[in-house]
This record gives sequence, structure tokens and C-alpha cells, in this order.
Amino acid sequence: MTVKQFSRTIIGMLDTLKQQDLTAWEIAQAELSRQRNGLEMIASENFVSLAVLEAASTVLTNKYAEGYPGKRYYGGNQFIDQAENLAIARAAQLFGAEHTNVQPHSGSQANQAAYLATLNPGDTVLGMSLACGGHLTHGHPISSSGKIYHFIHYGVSKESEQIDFDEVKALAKEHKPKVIVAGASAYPRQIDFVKFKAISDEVGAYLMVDMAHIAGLVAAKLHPDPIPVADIVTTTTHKTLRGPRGAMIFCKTQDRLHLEDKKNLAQKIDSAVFPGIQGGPLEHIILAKAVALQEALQPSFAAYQQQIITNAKILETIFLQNGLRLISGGTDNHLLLVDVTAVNLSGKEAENLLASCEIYVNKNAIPFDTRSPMDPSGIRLGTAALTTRGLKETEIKLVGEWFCQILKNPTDAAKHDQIKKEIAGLLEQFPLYPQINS
Ligand code: DSN
Repeated sequence: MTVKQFSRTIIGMLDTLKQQDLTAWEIAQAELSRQRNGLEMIASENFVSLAVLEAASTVLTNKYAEGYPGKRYYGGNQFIDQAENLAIARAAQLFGAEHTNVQPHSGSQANQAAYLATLNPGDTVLGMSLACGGHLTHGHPISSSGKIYHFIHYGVSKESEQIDFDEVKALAKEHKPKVIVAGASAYPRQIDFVKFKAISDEVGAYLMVDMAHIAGLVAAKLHPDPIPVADIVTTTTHKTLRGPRGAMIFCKTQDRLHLEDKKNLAQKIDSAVFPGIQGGPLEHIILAKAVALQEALQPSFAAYQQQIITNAKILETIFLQNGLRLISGGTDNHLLLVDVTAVNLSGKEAENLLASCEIYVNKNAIPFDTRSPMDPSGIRLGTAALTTRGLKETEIKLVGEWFCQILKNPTDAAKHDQIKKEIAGLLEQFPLYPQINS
């Protein structure tokens, strides 16, 4: 299909929606307009290609496909099997895992399945605390992970604000976890998975890595790769990987800690996803994952990931020049965690202030935060979405300066208006989904 024909399909679909349900169409249009007119700097967000968008809106949404390719509970799955096998093959080509499951609906469910495959209720797990950059599903008491399993948490060193492997090792030796979870959702530094593996081996634990944030960087070989070392790797597909909202699980075939079990690790993961925690897979999303994975296999994807890091490094320089305090002193990846109390703002105030100027970030706790999670000391931001939009060195420098000017002049309405105009002018040069009608 040519770009023109394809654009017509999208436009046609939106026109049908508009004619049938104006209210729903207006909501979708308002969100499109918000995405077009703002600087999207939420570290976990991105913009999918039109091809991914179209795949996600195909008739595959109509089909029930409980089971796996070749082993479904319903008939008529011959094309669905092709879609899922395509996604699996492309994921295998990109990441080189021994086994891939493309069915998890979300990162939380991927993690839930990984725990179900390896743990019994009450078993001990060691993971990174949410307060130091981990994730709710890494054992926070309000998440099912923290309610079902006995999580112990490691954090970061108070001095370096980076993972303290002496602490990880000491906690692992003391608590003998069955699983060690590495990976984070607000950690601006590279993670040394080999060190985690050595500790896991020493205490006889599985190593599970949640690489959701950095999957694109891993695919482009710009971050140490957890797949050769970890027993299980989970990821979302919609962050730096730039796919549809969803997730995947990679694992070794063999369960090296339970060789005598009837099921190997790959079989345990598959049964944990279905029927363990999910029903019918979202095959339209799986098709969209296949499309995104094909995009990630192109040489241009590695260049895109490099630009994400370059852009983050530029922001690091500008923020430091402007007196902002960066957690861990800077960044190695796509994200920055900023302590905004250094400019006399709370995280919530900074988030709202930036949003009022059409810059989107999220408030975020910083390590050893003394403020509440609903109004913490920090904000988290990333460069994946702006890089997709096409912003490079010259434009990111402008973004960094505007960002600092807003934070340092929180009540200067005239300055904010001026910056908003400049943002609008910049974004006009980088149109988002121009093929979709307004
Ligand atoms: N909500 C995702 C993030 O923002 O990092 C993780 O779940």
C-alpha cells in the first residue's frame, strides 16, 4: 500500500467515526491536537508510526485466539497465527532471545506473569524500590506483586544516587530471594546486568530484568543487553521501542534452577501469560508489535536511538548550566530526573507549570525524597518522543533553554506566553501525523 492510499484509510476511518459518533471523534481529535501542539517529554511515551497505528486498528481486534500459534481454543486462527508468528520471529531477530512471548497486554501483566512462572505466594524477591527509581510492580505494597510475594528492596547510594551493588549483594545474601529483579522506571544511568547475574548466581536466584524503559536502546546496542544474561526479561513495547501500547516477555528455554520440572522456563512463562493471568490476546496489537519490530530492525532505528541519547545529553548540559540538580549528576540513557526543589518548586508545581506552557513531563519522587509521592521533589522527563518528532541538537537546545526559563521564572506570564509562541513555531516545522485530517 502506498503512503497516499494508507493515509486515505486512516482519514476514512476517522471520518466514519466522526459521522457515527461525534463525541468520541472530538475526544480523539482533541488528544491529537494536544499531542501535536505540545512538547511531549514524558519519559515513557512516544509516537508510533502511521503503519503501527493502522495495524492496531485492523479487524484482528475481532478475533478470539486464546492459546498460542498452532494450539488455539477457537477455529479460524490461521491468519492470527501468522500475525503472532511474525511478531515472535521479528522480536527474536531483534533481541535474540531463546523464547519470546508477545501476548502480554501491558508491562504490569508481563511482570505479573514472570512472577507467576517462577514464584509461589509468599516467596521472597529482591527488587528496586519505587522510591529510588523502581516500579510499582517491583513489589510495592499497593501492587499485587507486593501483596502476593515477600519483596525486599534495594535502592541507590546516597552519595552517587546510583545502584549500590554492595547493598544488593548484602540483601541477597541475607534474604536469599528466589528472584532478583533488575530494571527501573526512573533511573537515568546504565544498569550493569552482569553484576546482577553474578549476585543471582551466588544466592541461587533467578534474574529477571524489566527493560521497559530502555528496550529501544538495547535493541540498538546502546545499552548493555540483559537478554544473554537474565533468565527472564520483560519489556513494554511503547516506550523507547516505539511500538503500540503492550508488552513482551523473553526468556531462556531451560529453567536452570529446576531442571527436573516437567515444564521448562519457556513453557512456564507461556502458561503464566495464558491461562495464568490473561485470556484472549489482543491480536491487532500483536500485529502492530510486529510492524514496530520490523521498523526497529532497520538501520535508521539505531540512528534514532543514538539521537535520543544525544538529545538527553544536551538537556543534561543545559540543565546543569542553569543550576538545576540532576539525580546522579546526569544521564546515560533517554531520561533525566530533576530535583526541582533546587529552583524552589515542588514536582507537582513544576509539572503543572510546564504543562501550562505545553511541555509535558511527570512529577516523580527522587531518591530519599522527603516530600509525598503526590507532590514529590522531582520531575522525570525523556527525549524519545521529541526525537521521533524529528528534533535534533539545534532544536533540543532551544527546548532545554525554554524549559529552564520557565522553571526559573514561574510567575512571569509574559515570558511564558513568549515561550509558548516559540514552541508553536518550532513544532510547526515538525508536524505530527500530517496525513490525519483535523
Ligand atoms: N508508567 C510507566 C512509566 O511511566 O514509566 C511505567 O509503568
